[in-house]
Amino acid sequence: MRSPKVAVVGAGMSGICLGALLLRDGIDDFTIYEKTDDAGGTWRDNTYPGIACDVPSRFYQYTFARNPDWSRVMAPGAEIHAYFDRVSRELGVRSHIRFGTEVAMVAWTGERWLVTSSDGAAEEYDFVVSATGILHHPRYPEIPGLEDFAGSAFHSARWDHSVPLDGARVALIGTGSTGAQIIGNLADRVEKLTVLQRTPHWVMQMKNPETSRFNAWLHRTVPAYDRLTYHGWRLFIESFSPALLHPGPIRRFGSWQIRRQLRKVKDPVLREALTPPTEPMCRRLVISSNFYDAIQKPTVEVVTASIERIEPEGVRTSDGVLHPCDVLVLATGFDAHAYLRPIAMTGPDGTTLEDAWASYPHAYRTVAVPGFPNFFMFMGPNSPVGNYSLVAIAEAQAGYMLDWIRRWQRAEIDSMAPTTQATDAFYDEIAAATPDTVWATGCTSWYLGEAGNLEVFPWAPKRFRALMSEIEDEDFATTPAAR
Ligand code: N01
Repeated sequence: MRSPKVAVVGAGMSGICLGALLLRDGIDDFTIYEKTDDAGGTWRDNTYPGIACDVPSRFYQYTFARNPDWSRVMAPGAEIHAYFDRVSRELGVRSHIRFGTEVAMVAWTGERWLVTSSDGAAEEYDFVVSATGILHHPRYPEIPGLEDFAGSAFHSARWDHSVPLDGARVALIGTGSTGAQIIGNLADRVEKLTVLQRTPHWVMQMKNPETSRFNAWLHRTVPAYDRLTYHGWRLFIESFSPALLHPGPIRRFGSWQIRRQLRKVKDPVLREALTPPTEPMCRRLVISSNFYDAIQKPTVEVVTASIERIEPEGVRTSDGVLHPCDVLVLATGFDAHAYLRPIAMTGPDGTTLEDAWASYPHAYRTVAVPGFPNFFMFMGPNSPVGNYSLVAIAEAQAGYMLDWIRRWQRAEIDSMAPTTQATDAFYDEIAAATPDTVWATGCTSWYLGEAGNLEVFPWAPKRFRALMSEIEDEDFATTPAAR
């Protein structure tokens, strides 16, 4: 058996997942490049008040490293970060992470990938895997005067914990999943919370109860019960897929349930202001344990007038009103279309990934790109996202990558890449499935690419698992093993 050398870019949930599964397969010649000094990806970056996962934690965890001790149905962010950190240590992944090392260039040498980090160090690998996450480049709004603000201003993913919030006047721009959680946390703490809402989002308010010690004990001591709850939550979440994928009674019922939530808002003027103009679920559904309760607190003001500029004292809106504040929070989202960019990647014939993706980012079955051999992506274009567990998706993608790496180990191949024809055929199928999906009902969101193309998976999770479970040999160009 040959020993493959693997480079993984990013030590978040996906990179740790692959590291653990490589080790389980006895492959230990791998390096995980991590540009910061800590693992955990999105759960390291996002520490804003109120952060919690909006996917039940029993299903938002690795199947090979279950945690019996989740404190709530949807655990707080710090607990999730601690979980990934603990798994990386306990399963031996952490010693493979090269912290503080940003990958700058990846180039095919003719046989292998040369990975160059920003400090100039270069090393060759048989496989390169991008595990850079989807939501890691904060998107800052282009609002005139932002730099003139006299108080503290920061993005939600770069929270400045040195800034006192209790009793402060806070202005919040952005009311997506992040903004809703911040509102839920700050409404009771601050003197005034001014919520600058450009477009209302549909919100599903759900209880997020604490879990009991007995429940943790049961999960620890009865593995079958632990597996049952994992798959129970999986099936529960998957039962919503038809509403996303096809018009019809299930979507209408889901839509009705979500619209009904607005009844929680007593003031008709506020209710009107919080009613989105688009179909429920077209943009990501915001799940919150207390959004509608918090937004009606006397400390909270929802401002729908557009932002004209930021002034030293606060936010000036188009109706001429100045909204004074001490702290300005930008919950304005992320560039979800960057994928592994700005890493400069060059394939065998000199084609760069930028060239290959000139029309829009695309990938064979979400994980591989034609013309880029022995290269895989986690959460690549058209990976299932939405309100599904990205951990489950990462495990399925890791399994697919490992199938190929094992073939290389057995000297069945030296290199593999999907064909353009197979990738085009996959996109023809996506194009055919798109019009039925709720994401095509006329809204803008990060689920759509810059060219208006769908960047999420237009089928049910079951189909995704099927696509990841087997290699279709005829879809790949391979070179036989020479060494
Ligand atoms: O970002 P978003 P997010 N002026 O892009 C507004 C995941 N997530 O960080 O709607 C004024 O959804 C923008 O307005 P509009 C989850 O996948 C998961 O909230 O475009 N407003 C919008 O309201 C989610 O989908 C968890 O008109 C401006 C907001 O900013 C993804 O992260 C928790 C503006 C951005 O909303 C992103 O969510 C949190 C401007 N110039 C997040 N620019 C979990 O629980 C932007 N906006 C797992």
